[in-house]
Amino acid sequence: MRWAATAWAAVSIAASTMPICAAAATLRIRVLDLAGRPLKDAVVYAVPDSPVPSTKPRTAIIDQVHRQFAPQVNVVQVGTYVDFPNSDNILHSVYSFSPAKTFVLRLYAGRTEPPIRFDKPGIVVMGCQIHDSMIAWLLVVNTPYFGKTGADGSVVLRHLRVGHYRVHAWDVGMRKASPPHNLPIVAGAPPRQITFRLKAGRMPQHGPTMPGMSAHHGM
Ligand SMILES: [Cu+2]
Repeated sequence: MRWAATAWAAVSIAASTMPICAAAATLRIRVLDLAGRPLKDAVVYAVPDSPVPSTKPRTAIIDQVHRQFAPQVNVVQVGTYVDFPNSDNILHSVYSFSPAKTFVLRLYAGRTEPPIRFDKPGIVVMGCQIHDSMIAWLLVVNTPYFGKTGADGSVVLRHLRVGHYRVHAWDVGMRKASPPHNLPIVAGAPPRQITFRLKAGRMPQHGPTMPGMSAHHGM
């Protein structure tokens, strides 16, 4: 397991002082780089062993503002629809060659395209046909328990039901999420805290490219 040696470690830490709730638990997760610095906008998600009753599909928004996707890092549950408005007064497109979702929205202004449903888990990397510097990531995860870290590298997942969870973390530039930190949540247990240490991903300078093609001509 290469990650374990070079890029990843998870440490279970003592319970915090937050109130105990038997029906639903709170999980505080910190994501640090290997030097111990907090990683902002890292994605964490907790996958329960027993499926969570499905809810009505949700819609998320990835906008295009000042020639950048906003937000650049995103996470949704499998089955979520994502709307891609364009708030700039120039044309943009959106494309992905990622196996989890391959699609193209050809050049458009405003909001002309219907939302896209993301129906498979995985990492989707998106670009714009005419602006090489535009890039966005979408993690599609098999759980309603997910979040993104703030500037302090922390995120809190709430209302986890009793059960066993596999908790993962991911940062931009990682080809896949970390191996799981296995975590039982038992009735009446105090909130837990987990720390991930990731090899910080390097922010790519341009959108995804189809193998053998440039970003401009890969459409
Ligand atoms: Cu663009």
